Amino acid sequence: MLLRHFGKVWLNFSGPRFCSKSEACVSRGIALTTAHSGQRNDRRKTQITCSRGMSGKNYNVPPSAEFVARVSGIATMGKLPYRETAEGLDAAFVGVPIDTGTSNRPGARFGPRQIRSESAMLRAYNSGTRAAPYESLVVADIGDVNVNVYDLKDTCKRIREAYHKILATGCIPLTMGGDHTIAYPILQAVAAKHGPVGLIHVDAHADTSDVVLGEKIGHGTPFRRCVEEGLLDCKRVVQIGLRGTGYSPDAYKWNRAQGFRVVQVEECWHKSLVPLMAEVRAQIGSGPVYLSFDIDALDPAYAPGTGTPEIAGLTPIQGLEIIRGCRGLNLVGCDLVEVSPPYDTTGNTALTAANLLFEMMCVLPNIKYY
Ligand SMILES: [Mn+2]
Repeated sequence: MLLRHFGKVWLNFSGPRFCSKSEACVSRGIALTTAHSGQRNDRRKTQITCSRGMSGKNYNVPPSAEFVARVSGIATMGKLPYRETAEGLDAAFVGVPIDTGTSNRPGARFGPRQIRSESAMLRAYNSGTRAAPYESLVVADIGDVNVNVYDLKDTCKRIREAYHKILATGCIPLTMGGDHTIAYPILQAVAAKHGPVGLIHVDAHADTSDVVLGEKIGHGTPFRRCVEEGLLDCKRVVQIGLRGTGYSPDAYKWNRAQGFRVVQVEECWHKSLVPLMAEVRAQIGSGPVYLSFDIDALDPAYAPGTGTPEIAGLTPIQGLEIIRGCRGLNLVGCDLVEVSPPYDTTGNTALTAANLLFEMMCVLPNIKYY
């Protein structure tokens, strides 16, 4: 395998004690791409990521844990290189560390950091689907949106402007939340580029409240705002996993009236979601679609680290079936939101989130499968 080969190259050119500059790498068609002083310093080499020339592109390939310790280096998503901007990238992981839109337990502002930390477990290939994202797309971690933790409306403006810039480069954003408020300004930017988009929304909650405590902006209202502003192609919207107590006996009436397909969690219990996703693909068709995955869609037994948990949720397997079922769709952006690390001392919620984000990358357009 190329990566195993790459790993050996890495070991060869790094040597057991130091990282000498790129001769061996270059001689095998591998270029060093991150800041590299050539200093003979053991610690530096763990922060260097090589990329490999192929089809005229230099793909970013994270260092394999076969050769570089997982726990070493600066914590980027998937141990990918950090980049200042999305320029030249096909896809980018970006964090939006806010929780000022939460209605109950806070803490999602720490989500991106812990997802990055736990993502050190990720490897380069998807063993289940045989996807090879790092042989397909140029991907990097472009850091976090510079949010204003004192002002949610200003934060929304900052997010919208940041995503306008990301999308203008042609890069597909893979977002790490942050609470679900962020989907609203992200979709404003997405719709500005693509027009009204389809939406696959996986969540315990519909997030279509109109006003909460007199406020229009919060993590319970983003998709109501999106509908009002015409950002969604409502016939191509599906909400999956909705559950919990409601403010009225027919909590999802408004959603269905917009044309959304609402799949309440009871329809998912004890079932594979592979057949559902075949129907979803038919509903969504070939137009642009955005995937928004709230970690609270999963049962809190699996993902307790979240702000508004609801019992009897989806399993991680069903989460994978949903994401893998998005293969072939024209995904123009994805997010994974509402990871609140303080409510899960094990880190497993963030670990689950990291894996789900990796799976999202694996179903983007133009991914190579072995
Ligand atoms: Mn949500």
